[in-house]
Amino acid sequence: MQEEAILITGANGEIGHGLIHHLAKQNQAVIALDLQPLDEVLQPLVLHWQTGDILDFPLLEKLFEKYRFSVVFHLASILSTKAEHNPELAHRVNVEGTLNLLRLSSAQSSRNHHSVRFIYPSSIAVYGLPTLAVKQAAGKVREDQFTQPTTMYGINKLYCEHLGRYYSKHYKQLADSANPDDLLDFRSLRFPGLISSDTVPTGGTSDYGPEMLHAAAKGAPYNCFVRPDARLPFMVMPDAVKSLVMLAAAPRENLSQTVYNVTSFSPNAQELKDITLQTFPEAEIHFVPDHDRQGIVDSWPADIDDTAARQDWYWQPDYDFERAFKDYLSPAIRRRYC
Ligand code: AKB
Repeated sequence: MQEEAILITGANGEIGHGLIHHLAKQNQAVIALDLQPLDEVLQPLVLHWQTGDILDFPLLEKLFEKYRFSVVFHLASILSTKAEHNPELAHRVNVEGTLNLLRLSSAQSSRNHHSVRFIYPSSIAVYGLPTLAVKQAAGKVREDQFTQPTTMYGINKLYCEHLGRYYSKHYKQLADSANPDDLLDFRSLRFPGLISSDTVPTGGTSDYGPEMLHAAAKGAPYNCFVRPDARLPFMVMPDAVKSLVMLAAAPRENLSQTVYNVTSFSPNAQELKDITLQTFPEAEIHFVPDHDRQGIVDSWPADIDDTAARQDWYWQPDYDFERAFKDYLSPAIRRRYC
């Protein structure tokens, strides 16, 4: 008899930390997979942790033989800046790794006649606005607009959204069996830049937000790699975890689409600096724009429209810009470094 559990890939990453803490509070049995041994803080919170690569198909097969996964949170990926330094590796990890997990989740769904819920964090990187003028005029971008990404990471994410839709709605569409419970249940969120009080991301292009804040808390000078007017949507980690858990729990019949934007606030880099200085007035923050990374930020929307998530599964962030800093980031980061 297989034990029922929740699988989290990329468990050591930023979202993994927040999600594992949340699921542990609900006494959920979590299997954590990561390239590196699971962070010691997280180890007591999971049923089992496994060091391994999502490209190692036999290893994944063993996990799917041993456990019956009700939900898979597939968080592992190579982020946008790192992916531009090795696009082929990014493609392997981001696409082939996802395909491995979709195949196994799909096979398990069909074996058990019970859909595995496959939760896939996608990103604002799937958008590609052609010019800064178009970005400034675009307002809140909907899921179906401007999906012409310029980065390998964005292309990988967009393609995997489609792969997930295929596996959940059209897999082997010419075969006889048509039981929807035999197909996996794929659901995806497009995240904005994320900011956590506990961890600093690596390899992303929205990293200037969290980097600026953590550097200020540590008393280290920070050179921000985008212009003061660069604007992106952001969200704090508790809201990111909330959205993942809400989407995973939503009744299937409520979902009118497979991919949903979610967001909280959209500051420019100067506004991020100003609010950081309110908590850390001594912080040394300079703007030293990097032409190429700025170009990526300019191709991502200044804001996204999350009306569908609000309507279909009642998504609402707990933190707006002011509250995110006042009630979550500033106190938690102070406790961490000061
Ligand atoms: C990145 O910058 O690559 C990520 C993202 C926006 O998905 N944080």
